[in-house]
Amino acid sequence: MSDLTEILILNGPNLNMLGIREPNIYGYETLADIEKLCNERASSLGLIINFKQSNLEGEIVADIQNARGKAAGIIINGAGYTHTSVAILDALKLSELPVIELHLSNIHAREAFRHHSFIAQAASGVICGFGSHGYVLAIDAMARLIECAN
Ligand code: CA2
Repeated sequence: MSDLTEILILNGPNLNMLGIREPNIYGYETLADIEKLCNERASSLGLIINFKQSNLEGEIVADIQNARGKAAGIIINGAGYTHTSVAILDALKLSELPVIELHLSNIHAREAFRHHSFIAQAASGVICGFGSHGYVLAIDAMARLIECAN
């Protein structure tokens, strides 16, 4: 296991609206509910979660840069930036940390513009389509990745 036990979980634009709009696609849980789920799973594995949401691309890039030397890995739901942001891809590659890409919905069963992800190029794996449970799956997968890296 890495000396570092913190996992950075980044949530991109509009995910602060979860539970308020489009429950048919994204479910009824709020981002605060999901943060609680993550904390519960992480503590059962001896890990600590730094859970963040931002609507600003530059802020997400800064959070990724700041994770170097502090976090053992990054789980990211880039939301709309997944499909557009070379800057986030570059920051993830520069971090040299294990990365897991995550989506609530199955992006491959949706509009064609959601089928391409820039973030995927920096990710060890991608989890999508399992709603909030995907966050739990991602934490389990990250725990395994960190263990294997040491
Ligand atoms: O399925 C996911 O987790 C997404 O990352 C969500 C993004 C979407 O652009 C990606 O293609 C897939 C959208 C986040 C918007 O969040 C909302 C929350 C509540 C109501 C409406 C949108």
